[in-house]
Amino acid sequence: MKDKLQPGKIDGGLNAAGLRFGIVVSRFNSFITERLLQGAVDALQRSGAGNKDVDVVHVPGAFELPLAAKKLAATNKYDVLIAVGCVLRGETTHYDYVCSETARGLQLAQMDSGVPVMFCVLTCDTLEQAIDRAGSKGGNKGYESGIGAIEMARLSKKLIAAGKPQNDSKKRRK
Ligand code: INI
Repeated sequence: MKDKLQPGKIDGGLNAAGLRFGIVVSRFNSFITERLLQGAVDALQRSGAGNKDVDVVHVPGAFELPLAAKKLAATNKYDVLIAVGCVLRGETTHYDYVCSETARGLQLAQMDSGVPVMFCVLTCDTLEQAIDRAGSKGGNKGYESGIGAIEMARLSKKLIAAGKPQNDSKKRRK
């Protein structure tokens, strides 16, 4: 019987040392977004990131996150970005526009730049739902985004390296 196929795997590790992080945070609903930010920074620090490797930029609201992310990506200073926001449903349709344009803009920023952008934007019906996800019973989505950011930064580096020609022919897969 043939051996079971063992596919090659490319994974991002979770070591943050030496990586550069840009975090964009909205001031709107800062009671929530500052807790998400703390969670993200905690994840980066616990994983080995240093002070000089993390920059935090504030913007007025979630709607402004994509442009700031795009401009940060264009500096070529960062391996990964984290966009932190909190959109709470109100009485009008404003919420829908803010949510969809924020998500669309952040996706465009990462697809256009090639720099991974973590979507740490809570979109909740109530403040209680947001509190649950910002360091209480639903965990801290900021912390999860920090861990995800490290993985995406490492993975991106590996995928870029995988596409480069290697000098040492022995390293090539036949
Ligand atoms: N911005 C948020 O980040 N969260 C919200 O809940 C929110 N609501 O509900 O209005 C919000 N609006 C502001 C928006 O992001 C822009 O800053 C504003 O429209 C100016 O462009």
